[in-house]
Amino acid sequence: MASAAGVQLQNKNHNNQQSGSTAGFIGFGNLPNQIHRKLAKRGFELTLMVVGESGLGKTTLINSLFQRDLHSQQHLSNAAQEQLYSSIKIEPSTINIEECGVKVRLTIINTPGYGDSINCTDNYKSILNYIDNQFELFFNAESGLNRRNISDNRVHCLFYFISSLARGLKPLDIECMKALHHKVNIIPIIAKADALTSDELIQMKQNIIEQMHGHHIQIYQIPDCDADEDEELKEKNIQLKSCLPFAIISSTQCFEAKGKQIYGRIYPWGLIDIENSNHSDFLKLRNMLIIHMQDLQQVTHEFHYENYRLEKLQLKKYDEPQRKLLQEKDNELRRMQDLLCKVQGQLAEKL
Ligand SMILES: Nc1nc2c(ncn2[C@@H]2O[C@H](COP(=O)(O)OP(=O)(O)O)[C@@H](O)[C@H]2O)c(=O)[nH]1
Ligand SMILES: [Mg+2]
Repeated sequence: MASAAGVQLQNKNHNNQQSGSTAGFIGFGNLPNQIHRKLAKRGFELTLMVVGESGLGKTTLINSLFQRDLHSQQHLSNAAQEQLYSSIKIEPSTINIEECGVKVRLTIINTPGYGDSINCTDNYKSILNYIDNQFELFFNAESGLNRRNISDNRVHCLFYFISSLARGLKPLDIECMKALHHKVNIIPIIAKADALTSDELIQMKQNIIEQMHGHHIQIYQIPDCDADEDEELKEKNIQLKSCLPFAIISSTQCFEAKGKQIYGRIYPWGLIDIENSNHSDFLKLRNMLIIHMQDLQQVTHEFHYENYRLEKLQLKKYDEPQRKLLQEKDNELRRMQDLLCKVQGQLAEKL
């Protein structure tokens, strides 16, 4: 932590930036080689939802993670994605990031109004509806004949913000996570961790883990790295896994201290650099998202969406042998659709 003396606020607040134009380097270009190669080829679509009570720092975190001012980003025009619910808004915005040849189309879905009304039960129902609607749109697109250019707007990851004042999960947090954990990859976040001492933070992380265990809440399981990844990445990954839930201090204000530019928060006793891992898991959270972007998408497709699809096809009501048979038929249909799609592509190339 730097002392407050000699610290100067730079005129480089994200809120002063023009929409997406002068944003800084995020790190997608620093992807581990294997992941970089895969992503660079085809680009990447990631949808991230942020949920938590007003004032917990959702907008600040997103703006500092991606070095953009989301308020000035264009909202998606797709009417299906701009549903307004009675007490909570579902607000998607999309940013295109390109770093070192890696293209990422990132959609952030903010949920202002969550937890603000007296009866909040409907809040997570709106979120649930939204997630299901995206599954449905994908399901319909996938079942159609033209499967070549399906846009994937399914929610791949959900940051759930927990207030540091509560010292654990509140009943609404538990209810909401229980309703969503089979639908989406939940990453729990302790908001405004600067309100806690180191001991309080350790205790709070433990309380949350115990509560999640007790209520059988399954959050996103950060996977191990491939065996052939380099040792530095493996070590980084072990640290990521051990620090859940991520304790976050974030800021979009840039200060100059000791000749360095630092995004941080200033207090009477000094300056906290949000990228300093001794104070905040901010960098770990960003690394997690970058390193495991592909896994988040894969788990969404193979686990959460597959659950939705099986329910939709009502396969769950059949017994095991019947289900197997139906699933085989369904797989065959998918293979034929893929083949058709391939032939369509080849024809289009020839024409
Ligand atoms: N102390 C502290 N304040 C924060 C932090 N993150 C955001 N804030 C402040 O909290 C207030 C609400 O933040 P905002 O991002 O608008 O919250 P949202 O309503 O969840 O989107 C703003 O004044 C932020 O500057 C943090 O990590 N620590
Ligand atoms: Mg906000």
